[in-house]
Amino acid sequence: MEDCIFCKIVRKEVPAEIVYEDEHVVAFKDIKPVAPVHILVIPRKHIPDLTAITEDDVELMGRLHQAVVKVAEKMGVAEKGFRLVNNCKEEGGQVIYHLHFHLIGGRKFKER
Ligand code: D5M
Repeated sequence: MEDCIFCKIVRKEVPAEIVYEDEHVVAFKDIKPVAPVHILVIPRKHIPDLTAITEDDVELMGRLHQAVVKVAEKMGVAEKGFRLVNNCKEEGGQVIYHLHFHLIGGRKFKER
């Protein structure tokens, strides 16, 4: 997508602190971190939000979650644990309409 900020990060047209990338996935530091580790994990493919995934994206979603684990290991939070969040659409608090997962860790989160 032409104007999508995360597509621009994927295409390296906008700077980002990329911590991991592969054929399908890019992961970079969130500019407004809420914890010592706060990484956004996104598919290279422009999917606006979680409800927009199709049958064609099933393998991609698996690869994305594999990438989450690799990033968690790389950032040193895989052993103690972390939180993985997707904000979906307006009531879910989504601001950027390119599917992304917040990998947040490095501190203890409250149980709910
Ligand atoms: O959150 C979107 C998240 O994306 C929010 O935590 C800020 C982050 N953000 C926005 N622009 C950038 C750039 N350019 N680099 C890194 N992080 C960014 P959500 O509410 O889930 O849509």
